Amino acid sequence: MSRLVVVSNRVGSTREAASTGGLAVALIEALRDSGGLWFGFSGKTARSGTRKPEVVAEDGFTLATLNLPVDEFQGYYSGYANGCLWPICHFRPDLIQFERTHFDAYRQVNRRFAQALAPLLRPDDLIWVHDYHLIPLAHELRALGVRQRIGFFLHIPFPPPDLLDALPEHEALLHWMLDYDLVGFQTQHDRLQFQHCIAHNGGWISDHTVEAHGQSVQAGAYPIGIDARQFHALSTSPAGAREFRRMRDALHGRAQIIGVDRLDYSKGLLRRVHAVEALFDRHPHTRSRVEFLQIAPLSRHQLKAYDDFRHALESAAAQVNGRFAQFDWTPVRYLNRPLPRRTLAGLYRASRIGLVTPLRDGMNLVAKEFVAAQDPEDPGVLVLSRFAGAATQLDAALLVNPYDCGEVADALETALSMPRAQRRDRHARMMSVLVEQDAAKWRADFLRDLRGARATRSGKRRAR
Ligand code: GDG
Repeated sequence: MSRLVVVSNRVGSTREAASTGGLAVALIEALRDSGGLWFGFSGKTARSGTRKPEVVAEDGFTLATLNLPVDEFQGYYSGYANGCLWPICHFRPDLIQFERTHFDAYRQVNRRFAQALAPLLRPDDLIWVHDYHLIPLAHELRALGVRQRIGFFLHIPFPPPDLLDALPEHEALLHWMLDYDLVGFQTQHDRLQFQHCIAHNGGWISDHTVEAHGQSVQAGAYPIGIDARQFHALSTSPAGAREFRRMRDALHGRAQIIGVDRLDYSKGLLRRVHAVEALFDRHPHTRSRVEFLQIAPLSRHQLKAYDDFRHALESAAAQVNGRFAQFDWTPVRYLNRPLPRRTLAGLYRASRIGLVTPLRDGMNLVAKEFVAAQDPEDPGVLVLSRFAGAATQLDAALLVNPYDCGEVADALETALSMPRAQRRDRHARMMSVLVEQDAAKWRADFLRDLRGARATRSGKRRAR
């Protein structure tokens, strides 16, 4: 069995995985199965960085982490990855802050990663690179003579050609993706956008293979899942049940709408607050009967776009409270602190509606966690944006256009008055999708295709 090598911007430890859950859990299981290696940034910056990674044994696998020079890290992470790639992939070219030095730092950090990782590799390793921070990594590894199979998974949406064109380096980015053996996307739509971009830039596409500059790569869709049964168990565990009761007691019989998102402009939080306001305007009988709780831990707050967004959101929430609150009713409650995972599970379960309205999202795991945490006998309703990857799987949710606050408000009212039988039916349909297409399947499907992708690559490589 090949050893699995996972590479991502940040690495996850077993301890962190228990509190944050999600992706780290899915990957750690696979790493343990093969005695694998997880490589990434240590989270520490130093004036000149380190060339050699720190290698430590975790529980059943190995962690290797690299310190980065502070300027390079800022250019790579805040400047290019989150200041250019993230807004382009989330349809916000207006927010791009392009600087040539950021792109140079992005390349340089990927080169550093490759130089530190290459000596740790074994001939039969299977290398799985994650996300937009590391698009050039295979290219840099290949330049050092690495011939092992390398796969790439993009967790965020892939933009259409006209948007990608706005990045001055779009050709280089596409070119680098061809150095992988397999590139994976959250949805078929994202895979097609990638193929359109390749064709738009003079390449060839056929079925699941794309070709350009004499190189070819396979492309597939692998919707990321959660461990739905485990998350459900967390919501009914003693800790989850305690938080559930605390929440229900605090609600005094009112119905709760819950939102849980990193504070990010792509998550549609501002329009979501306006949609809740529209609910109280269009359906006055819901006033005093419904509360909206938004949990929004701060993220990337060193970037101006995030700071501006936070202020706009705070003012919108205050405005709704100013208009509607009564001395014994606060319509919008808003928290910037992250909560423990077990608390989230209990809060989801105590809520009547999960409101997940990103303007663009690769998948959105919160939508899946909300469904998994529900009581199947008396479940809450998921109101979900059509523009989240999760909408392709969870079509039994109430799907909405998050730009249309009136439509979202009406969906909230429909959810509040939905008969129990219909709620149960919708929940059962979504839960069976979550159990069938879980994190283990995502991982297994991707790794199966990566193993099989080798023949295509080696053939091409011989021909070069
Ligand atoms: C990217 C893509 C794709 C949130 N607040 C707290 C907390 N969370 C957890 C949630 C969930 C995770 O963070 C967020 O995952 P999402 O999928 O919703 O969004 P991104 O962070 O943008 O993730 C996305 C994902 O990658 C995976 O491929 O689905 O499209 O953008 O698990 O529960 N966790 C805790 N406390 C919080 O306050 N413990």
